This record gives sequence, structure tokens and C-alpha cells, in this order.
Amino acid sequence: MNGLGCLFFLLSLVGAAASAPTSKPNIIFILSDDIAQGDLGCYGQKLIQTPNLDRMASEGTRCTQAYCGTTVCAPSRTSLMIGKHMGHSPIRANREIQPAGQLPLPAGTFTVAQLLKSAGYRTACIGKWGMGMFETTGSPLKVGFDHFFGYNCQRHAHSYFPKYLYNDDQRFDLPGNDGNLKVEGKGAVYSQNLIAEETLKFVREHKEEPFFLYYAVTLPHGTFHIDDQGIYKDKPWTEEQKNYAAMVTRLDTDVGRLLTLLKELHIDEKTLVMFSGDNGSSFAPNSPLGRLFEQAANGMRGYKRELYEGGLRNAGIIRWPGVVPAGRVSEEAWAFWDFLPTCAALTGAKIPAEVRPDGVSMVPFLKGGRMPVRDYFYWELHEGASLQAVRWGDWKGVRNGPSKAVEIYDLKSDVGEAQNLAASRPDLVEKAETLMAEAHVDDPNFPLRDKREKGGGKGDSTGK
Ligand SMILES: [Ca+2]
Repeated sequence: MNGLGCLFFLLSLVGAAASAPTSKPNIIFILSDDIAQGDLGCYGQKLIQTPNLDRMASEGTRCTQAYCGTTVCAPSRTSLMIGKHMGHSPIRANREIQPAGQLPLPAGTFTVAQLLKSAGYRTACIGKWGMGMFETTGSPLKVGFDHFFGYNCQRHAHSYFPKYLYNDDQRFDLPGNDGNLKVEGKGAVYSQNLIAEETLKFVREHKEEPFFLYYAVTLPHGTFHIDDQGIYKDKPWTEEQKNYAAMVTRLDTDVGRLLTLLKELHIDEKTLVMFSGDNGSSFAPNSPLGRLFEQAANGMRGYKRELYEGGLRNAGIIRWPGVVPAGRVSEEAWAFWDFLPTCAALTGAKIPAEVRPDGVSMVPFLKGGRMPVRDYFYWELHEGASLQAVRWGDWKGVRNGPSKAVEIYDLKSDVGEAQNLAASRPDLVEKAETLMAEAHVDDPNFPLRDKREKGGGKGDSTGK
């Protein structure tokens, strides 16, 4: 290269570096704790109002087959963070640590926050973490987040009137709160008030640079606490039913505030916003909540802690004006472990060779095309028996314990998974078994077993 060529080359590098930050979209993933797909108006809910999420869906793409990592908090979130399905995940259940926290992400875990940080992003997790307390290898501040605010331990997050929260790793007290777990319980400070404000503050402070906000909002996970029942106050419902509806609507209001702020700051056209929940409905269809808000099940079988569609499918709303098609309703299937490869493709950030994520980039789909073809989706859960499920094409295999028979369903004609085709389709049973064996890598913390061992694998129950 001659001198002039060299100069032009250097100038082009400078130009690329200067323009790179503006070409990288801000990324916000809003993850609701325990929302059901059918809790939202745009997915058919009639009794609970969600005008902001409904508008987000009409301004973007609404996915009917968005899949969680699995069907309880910590492992599902792990899948979102690390880009792997449960067969390769270091966390495959809510495993409680005393006195606080859950089994931490192990040393060397590579997360989407680290990926985006390497691409120059400011990163924050605001809401609930659940993948390791601050002194462990799984601390959010050690796995790529510049900022953390909210609850670290999932059990702590069962109260919306907690005695304290964390700002980064610094605990601060909330005087007037007693951490109660009663539906009718109240305190001085409703935690979501602080959490919602913190998301707005983070966006305002970092509007000039690319940022990644993992907004892990705890609503509407039980305890079903709300500071104001709002439009549901006079409904002829139980306190629990009113509170649940008000929590979903409150979540919706706070999503609306965030989207409004993006517009006010003139950054909504360079911000990808995704909304989902970490597992299916937290209540059975025949419970008082399930009977009232019947749409929550949306014709699907099962709920939280089960690997039928009602436990695994969630809302999937994606908005990015000018890029993601507006008004599209899509049946394309995708899963949480696609998020990390998607962020890599969007930003040009490099995934270390040894990481080998299981997901695929959703970028072609985000831009109006189709999801790349993949061989299969795979899930596990190790809370009672070790559950496994696999989906390839429209076929689904479910095994509710390693010595149980595989069930086979045709999701195209039977989303309610009512007709087990295993007896008439031994070929599909064999295929499901082959895929499960391929996808599952043994982990000593989560051996395949037919029932819960004594004292192990406590769930993230609501404490009620
Ligand atoms: Ca959850």
C-alpha cells in the first residue's frame, strides 16, 4: 500500500470506528416473571387490560410460538443469558442456596451481557437475577453487567414490600417494609416503583451510547401483591384475582412508560425491544385464578413446571420501528437460547469459539424474513422427576421421567397435546428418544432421575 492508500485506509478505519456506535441498536429484553401468554389482550385475554403491550404488538411483531428456556425462573433465565438449551445448561432447576440466592452460574460462563459489553455496550440488569449472589461466580456484576438493581435472590423477590433491595452489590433498606408474603399485605414502598424508575434512569443516562437493558420485572409472580388495585378495585373478584389483574396491568403501564421514554429521547428507531415471560402460567386452569382468567392457558396443556406447551410457550413481542415489521403475527418458533446469537449477529460481536451456543440468529426474522431452519428445540427440568421435551418440525416428544414412556404430539393439529400418538407412531418415539439422547449432556448437579431426592431441588414456589 502506498502512502496515500495507507492514509485513506487509516481514515476509513477512523470513520468506521466513529460510526460504529450509532449503527448498533440499543437492546432491551423485558422479561416478566410468570406472565402467561394469554394474560395479554393481544393474545386473547378479555378481563385484564394491557393496552401498552397490545400497542407494542401492533407496532411490531407478535409471535405465537415463542419458547422459554424451560418452565421455572433460574434455568429459563440462564438459557436467555448463555444461549444454550437445557441439555447444555449449568443450571437446570431452581436450586436454593442458604442463606440467600440460587445455584450460581459457574466460573467461565459466557453471557450475552459479556458479549454486548465487548461490542461497547453499557449493560444493566434491573429487576430480579437469581443466578448467583454477589460473592459467587454468578454475580450479575461478574458476568458482564455494569449495573444491577433489584432482587438477587428469588426467594427475596417473593415479597413486593421487601425490607431491602440492592443497588449494584450494595444493600439498601426500605424502612416501613416488613417483607411480608400475605396477599393483603402492604408496606411503605412497593418495589416495582423503584425498579421501574431505575429502568428509566438507566435509559436516560445512556441514551447516547449503545446500551443493553435486561429488564427482569418481577410482576406478576406471586406473592400477588399490588399497591393499588386500580380499575379492578370494585370487580366482584377475590383479592387475589384483583391483585393479579392489577399486577399485569401495572407491568403493562411500566412497559408503556419505557416505550414512551424511548420516543421522547428519539431513540426508539434505534432500539430493539423484546418482551416475553420466563415460564408459562403460574396457576392451574382449574384454580380460582385460572377459572377467571381462563384465556391464560390459551388452549394449551400444562403450566409452570410442566414441559407441555402451556408451560413453555410465552408471549413474544418484538418492536423495532423501521426494521421489525409492524402488525405481523407470526407462528415462527424461536426460543430464549436464540437471543445471544441474535445479539452477536446484530452487533458484530464475536462469540468465543469454545462457547458454541445452541441458538440461531433471529436477525433474518427480525427483518421480515423467516427463522433459520434448525434441527430441534430441547428442554429439561429437574425439580421433581427429570422432565425432557423435544420439538422437531411440528412433532413434540415429552418424557416425564427417564423411565417413563415418551409421549408424542402433533402440535399442528393438537396444540393442547391431548392425543398421544406414541402407540401408533413408534418411529416418532424412536426419533424423540434419539434427539433427547443427543441433546442431553450429563451434569452431576442434575442427574436424570424419576423422582426428587430428599431435600433437593426445592422450587421457586410463591411461598404460599
Ligand atoms: Ca418465573
